Amino acid sequence: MRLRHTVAELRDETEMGWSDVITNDDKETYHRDGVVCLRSMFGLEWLDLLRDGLASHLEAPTHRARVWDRDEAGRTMMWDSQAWRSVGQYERFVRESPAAELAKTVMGSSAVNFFFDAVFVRSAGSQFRTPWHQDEPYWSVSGYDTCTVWMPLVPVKAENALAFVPGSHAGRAVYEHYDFGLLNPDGKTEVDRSDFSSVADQPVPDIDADPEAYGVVSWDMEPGDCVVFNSRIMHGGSGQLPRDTGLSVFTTKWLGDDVRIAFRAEGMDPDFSEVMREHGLAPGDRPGTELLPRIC
Ligand SMILES: O=C(O)CCC(=O)C(=O)O
Repeated sequence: MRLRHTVAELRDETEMGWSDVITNDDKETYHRDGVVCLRSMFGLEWLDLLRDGLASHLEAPTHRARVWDRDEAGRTMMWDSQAWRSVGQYERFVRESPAAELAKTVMGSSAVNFFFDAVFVRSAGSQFRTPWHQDEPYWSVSGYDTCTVWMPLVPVKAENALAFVPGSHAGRAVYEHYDFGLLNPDGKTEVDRSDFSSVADQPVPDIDADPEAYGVVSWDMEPGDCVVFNSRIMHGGSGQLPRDTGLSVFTTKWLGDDVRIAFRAEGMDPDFSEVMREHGLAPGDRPGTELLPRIC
């Protein structure tokens, strides 16, 4: 059963601050495990806005959009990123929804800048599973205070939702990076391929062989719930959907206090260095400009 009000709406109607909505336990969980699941954070206003945005986005994807998987039955898994610059509904969500305050409060940062959005859209029954990976070691920024707000726009069961290895963000381990450029059944040209082997200091363990041993966590989630996860955590495993069930996920990536621009010689995933340069951003800079706007 859904709450009549989302937590965020209650906060708007009362004197509650974000520190009442996000408890100390939530913050401790985030810093200890690298991930926290927060319930009923986004009301229908925001969900409808994102669903509407996704519908127009899918009509006109960006040049980065890619089908990651297309099986013999025609079922697909599609990814696109940094669409907020052309999809007005996404831009409004980024600037006005509770997402920025959530990210700032959970990270304990004094301010947050927006990094980028990414969507992960699976058609009903898609069996594609997202490979286990980390984000931040391969991004065009570096810093511990980097996180994603992962929001399913439809209900999702724990066994199909994004999963995490708690604590894997904390030890500074950098695992070999899956080459997402390989996910290109349509043979799209200009897909970034990079050899990241010199960045990693260890191979990806076989987490699926014994998820319990790794303490893998994921949650049954409803639209309005989100997980906030640190960008260094090992995550993956989402997918393998039942025949009649699709999964559309909207994510936003946020940058907090210790983050700096970092152009990595080995390559980046996704590589935003060119557009960052166009906006006058250089390695070592703090995030800023209209590309990486400060939201709160
Ligand atoms: O939802 C998914 O399958 C992948 C999400 C992900 O890897 C991310 O947001 O970094």
